[in-house]
Amino acid sequence: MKPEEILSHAPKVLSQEQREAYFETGYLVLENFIGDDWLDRLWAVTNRFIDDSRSHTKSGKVFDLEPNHTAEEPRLRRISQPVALDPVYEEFGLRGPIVDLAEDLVGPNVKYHHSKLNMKWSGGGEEVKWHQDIQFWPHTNYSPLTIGLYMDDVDDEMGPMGVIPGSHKGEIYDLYGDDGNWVGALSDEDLAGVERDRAVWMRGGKGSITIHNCRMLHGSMANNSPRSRPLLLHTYASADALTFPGSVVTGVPHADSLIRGEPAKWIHFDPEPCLIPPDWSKGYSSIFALQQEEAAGN
Ligand SMILES: O=C(O)CCC(=O)C(=O)O
Repeated sequence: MKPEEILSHAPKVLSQEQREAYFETGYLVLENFIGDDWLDRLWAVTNRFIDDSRSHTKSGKVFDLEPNHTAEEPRLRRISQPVALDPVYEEFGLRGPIVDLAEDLVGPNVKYHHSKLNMKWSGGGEEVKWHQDIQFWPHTNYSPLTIGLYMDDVDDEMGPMGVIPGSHKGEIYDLYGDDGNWVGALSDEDLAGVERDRAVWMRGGKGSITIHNCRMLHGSMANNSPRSRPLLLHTYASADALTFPGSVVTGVPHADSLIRGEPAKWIHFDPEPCLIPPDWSKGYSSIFALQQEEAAGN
């Protein structure tokens, strides 16, 4: 669906001005959008998972662990695919209030693609280098977007996510290195041409929401504060955006499923070509591990 068509449907929660701003700049920040009821439920399950991580010594399908993670001092980078892990995460990601936001920005027919909880642990939680998301999981159009929930107050010290307004209308960058291996971040040469002084750092109080389009240039600095920075991220797309083979992690419940409206009858193609990622069915770790050159995908 084209933005004009999406905008012609009555919004559920956003103002028309906010929707237009999203299409123009590629991002939105909504202060304190999610209330304490949801936050308490999400924290109860998250604390349980953090506790479970103590018995893990290596990153795996669920936990992406920093190299110095221990049972006594857990250090999580990410909980992968939370929607598939627990009914509370599932309800939030597939039927919760953020799905109304997705509907306002991708149209009435909404697909869920994937989810992750980036913890960015206190005292050194790793940076996420500048990148765009769509090259990790190409679709036939550029409707996909990611909605993030700050589960705690996030200030400048904690590595909030930064975006370059309007960059979703610009170049789609090559995320492979000179040696042909997937790096998952812009090269130094490409980065030198990016106006990083225009970056907007999306800080916000507990319960605030970040939204960025799949072509948005974004990244975040290390978290050197004594507080962790839990950002719960969900990606949604218009039902008429079909995924490229291999761009959905296989065997994950609910991945790439219709959660609102009707299945698409026509595929919508956007004209700009998209970079093809490696075949993730052969192995996928996370953007953190990848950018820190630990292993094989976002
Ligand atoms: O957690 C962050 O700050 C950024 C996350 C991100 O860009 C990603 O996971 O693709």
